[in-house]
Amino acid sequence: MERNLHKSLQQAKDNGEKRFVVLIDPDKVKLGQMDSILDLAVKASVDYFFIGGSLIVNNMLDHCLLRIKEACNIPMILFPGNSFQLSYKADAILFLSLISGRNADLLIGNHVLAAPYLKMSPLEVMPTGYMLIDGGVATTVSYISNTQPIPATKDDVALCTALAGEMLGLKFIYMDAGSGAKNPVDTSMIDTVSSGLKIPLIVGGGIRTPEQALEKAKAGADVIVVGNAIEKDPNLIIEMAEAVHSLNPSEAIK
Ligand code: 1GP
Repeated sequence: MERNLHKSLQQAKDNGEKRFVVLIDPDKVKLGQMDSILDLAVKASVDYFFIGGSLIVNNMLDHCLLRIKEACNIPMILFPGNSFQLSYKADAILFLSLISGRNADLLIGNHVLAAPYLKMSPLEVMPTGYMLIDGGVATTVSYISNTQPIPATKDDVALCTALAGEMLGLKFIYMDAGSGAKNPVDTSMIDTVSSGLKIPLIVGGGIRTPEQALEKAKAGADVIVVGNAIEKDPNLIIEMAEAVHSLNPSEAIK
């Protein structure tokens, strides 16, 4: 199936539609859990899967992608923690530039190394400005990337960083408090950043309840990403997706 995820996400943003993403870390998801997650994701009309983790130590990436493809049509987008996490079996890849940090390898270096592989691959490349926001605990990403997150209350720094990313031609901004963050990205920061951006704003990290998902989407996040909470209780998928989708203009007509 021919897909253009960038076009559909930009159109969704332009129409005020919100999207809900389930993050699957192939390393952490238990095999027995996968079927119920997939079943619930289909029932809840989850929009996308992000697949990835900071460290993938088991060789489960391809297996995980094949399992999803067998079960449903939900697009699979790689969310790579490093340049080894690549697979042709996915539909697309977030081509992440860590714009909140000043580590040249994660701003451009790894991209140079991955570019020839991606050029040959059937994957849709989704250029994304990745912004780590302080979520109240030290994160694996911060440690591995050797970068500091943007302080949680510095809305102006976050806005200027996101704007610079948009001006550089990046197609998405992803504000992430990090997996399992104590505090998700604050609604005030989401509001400030989203009001300045034309490109879709993805928000994740530490979102644990449908109320929080709704609050972040209302504040201006176009795409809500949840991983940890769903690993702990897959049933949350239904309520979380419902909360996010409840803001869609198409839902109001029903
Ligand atoms: C992490 O934004 C994602 O990169 C999701 O975070 O696992 O805390 O939901 P959680």
